Amino acid sequence: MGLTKKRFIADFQAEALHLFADSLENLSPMQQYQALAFLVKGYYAKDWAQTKADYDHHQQKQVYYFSIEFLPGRLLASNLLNLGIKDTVEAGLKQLDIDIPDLYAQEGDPGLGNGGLGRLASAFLDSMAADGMAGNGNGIRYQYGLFKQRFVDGYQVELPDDWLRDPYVWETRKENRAVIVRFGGSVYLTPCDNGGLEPVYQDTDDVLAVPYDIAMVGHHNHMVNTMRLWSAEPVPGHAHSLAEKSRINAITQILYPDDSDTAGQELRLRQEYFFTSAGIQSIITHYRRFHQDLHLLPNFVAIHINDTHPAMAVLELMRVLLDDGGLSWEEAWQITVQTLSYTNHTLMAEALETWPEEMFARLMPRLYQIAQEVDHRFRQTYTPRFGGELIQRCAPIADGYLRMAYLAVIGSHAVNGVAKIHSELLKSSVLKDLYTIFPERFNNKTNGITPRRWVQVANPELSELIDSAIDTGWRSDPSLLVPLAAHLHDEKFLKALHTAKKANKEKLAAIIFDQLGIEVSTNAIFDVQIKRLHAYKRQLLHVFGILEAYLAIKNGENRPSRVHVFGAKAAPSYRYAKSVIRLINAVADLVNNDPDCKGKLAVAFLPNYGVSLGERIIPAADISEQISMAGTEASGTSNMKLMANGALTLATLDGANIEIKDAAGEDAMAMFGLTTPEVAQLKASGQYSARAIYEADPTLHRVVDMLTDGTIPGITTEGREIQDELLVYNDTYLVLADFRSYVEASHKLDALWQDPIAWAQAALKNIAASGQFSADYTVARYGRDIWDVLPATPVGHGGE
Ligand code: TH1
Repeated sequence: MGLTKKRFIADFQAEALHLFADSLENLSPMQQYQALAFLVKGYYAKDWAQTKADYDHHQQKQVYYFSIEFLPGRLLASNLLNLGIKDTVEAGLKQLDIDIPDLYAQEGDPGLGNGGLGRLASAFLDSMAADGMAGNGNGIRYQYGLFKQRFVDGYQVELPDDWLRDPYVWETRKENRAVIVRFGGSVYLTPCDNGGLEPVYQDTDDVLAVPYDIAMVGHHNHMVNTMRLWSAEPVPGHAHSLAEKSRINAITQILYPDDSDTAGQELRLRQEYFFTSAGIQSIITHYRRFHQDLHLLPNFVAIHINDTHPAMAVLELMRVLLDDGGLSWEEAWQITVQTLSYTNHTLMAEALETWPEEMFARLMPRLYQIAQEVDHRFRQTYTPRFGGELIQRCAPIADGYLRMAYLAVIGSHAVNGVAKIHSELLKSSVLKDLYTIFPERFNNKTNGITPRRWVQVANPELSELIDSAIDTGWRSDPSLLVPLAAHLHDEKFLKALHTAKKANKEKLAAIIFDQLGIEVSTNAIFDVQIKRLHAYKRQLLHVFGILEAYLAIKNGENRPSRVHVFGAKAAPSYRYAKSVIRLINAVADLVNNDPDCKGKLAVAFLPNYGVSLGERIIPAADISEQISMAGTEASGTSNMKLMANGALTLATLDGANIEIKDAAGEDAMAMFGLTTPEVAQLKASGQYSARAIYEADPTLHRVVDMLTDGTIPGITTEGREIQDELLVYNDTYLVLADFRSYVEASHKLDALWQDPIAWAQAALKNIAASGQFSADYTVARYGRDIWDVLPATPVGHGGE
């Protein structure tokens, strides 16, 4: 975009006048933000319309990414970056004497997701636009996002996230594209003209699905894609009772606050059908504007099922092809399988969705009929070859439940996990039987992140330093970071790296002081763990590491100074996770108020972790804690963001940590703990005794005792609960088993810290190797291997 500073200032002033009938300097920062955002929306509007027109004109194959969560983060800075006008606009703002960080901070984060799954979905939309692929998001416009987290007396308190209270500038309501989603009622089949059967619906609850579109601006390529979020409304003209209206509105009112641990509420099932049906209907309506023949659907449309939440797409697409399209079962099934693909994001049994047949049949009677037919044909087709036992284990319906992961595999032509190890484990554990039947469908697509947001926007200090060393090509093609490694022995560069990190630590220290009143030294190691709070992610192990250091300091030992930074929300109903939050805050109180720890050890638990807080924490991190029990974290993505910002990974061999190790080198990080096979073997042997380990390790003994002996004030019940999980319930996630090797790995990093040049070299190795984890490459691989869609914009190499 050929925008000059002068032109921008004039446009901005005109927009302010237009929107608020006042001059810029009289507006509040929020109004100034809104004026700027509207102006930017206008800057890309033409490209947005043109991109859609071009896709239609060239009949480009479209990808539809169905996800029950999205976490786009703030869009102003990233849109400016992608449009190539960020520097110009910022120069203009400076001339207008506007506080730029304060202006950006006016924008709220849409909290339409819980964690990695939602953030990955948004990264993929951003990357599809950057790659010039015709990629669309399909999801839910929740009225309330994930709760805002506060701490009161160290306890998590959840406040509603009413993110739509201020008008959300980036969305556009598309009333003309609304569709009707039918729930409940009854359905029977009746003979129709072509000799087949036709379903007749009676007494259905109809809901209007209204789409809100948000632009996904491509990086420097004039392409603008769409994220479409659906809102549930009463159908105009229908006589709804008040109770019905509120039942309808409830469908898109709230996001379920669970990450990868629970499943199974009726409203959740309604949400899933709502956005899946709306998406499928609008795709087919659009397709039919250009094509008569539904058989060609897979040539023009790819629909991706992000985890099982939209797995009903299998049944809904069948419904539309059979009932509206009049195709035979065989034809419809072939089209469905060729159109759909599925990503699994977790092996955790609790998160594998199953729905009671009764509930499913009541809410979606027609889909249930189709599911029964899928089940029947699956059994009939494969039992002769694979035997009844295997088929019973992996059929879509069994024991009164629909099993959504199995349905997704059976109804898709491709199935992938999100890191190499995870994709392997899928084949050998939860999807083993279906892998036996459909081996050719299984593949790996290691997750990725968007370095545009996590490095270019969040860390300008590092970005400029990289530019000065290897020029700016990496900004469009992060695989070009590799040559940065040539500076491994360039002391001046290594020192500059340290200085840039220090500047980011100063900024984070100011936030920590501002929010928590804790003064931290920026000479300390900033040791960061940011992710949802889950037992399997083992924040508790990190706490035990802190307590080990605390005891050492009390004992007069000299250790490099550390600041432990946490960010983590717990699901409101997850008692154990909330107890760990209380524990972290109590340990923070203990440590931060102990004069012996001053300048040596500090703990800062920043509330309300999300995309925007991540942008402040990640650039300041020295250590990235990725310490899940091996075999539990499917991939992780904060590991990639932190690596890209030069943090050293302290990790188990789990998820994408393994690929990070292969990329950066073992000497540039610290690995520890039991491996996945060791965990499996230990669990299978029945020989694990947490208590025996506790008895054998005096330091660990002391640390575990601290939970209940009053050393950490104010955690009587929580301390007892956590200690019982370890010693009475025998430590499900092997915290005690990994404690010793965790502490040793951590000491290894302490030793490295004593040599600033060696530390900077390790940081540099991480940065130089991080480019392969750009989601631009991940998405290009999905396009090549799964969707059959090629990037229109060159995307470089990125590993493979
Ligand atoms: C996460 C995984 O736990 C994480 O390892 C992975 O990096 C991320 O997805 C992206 O692939 C998951 N989030 C959810 C959320 C729900 C259900 C399952 C998962 S798995 C609601």
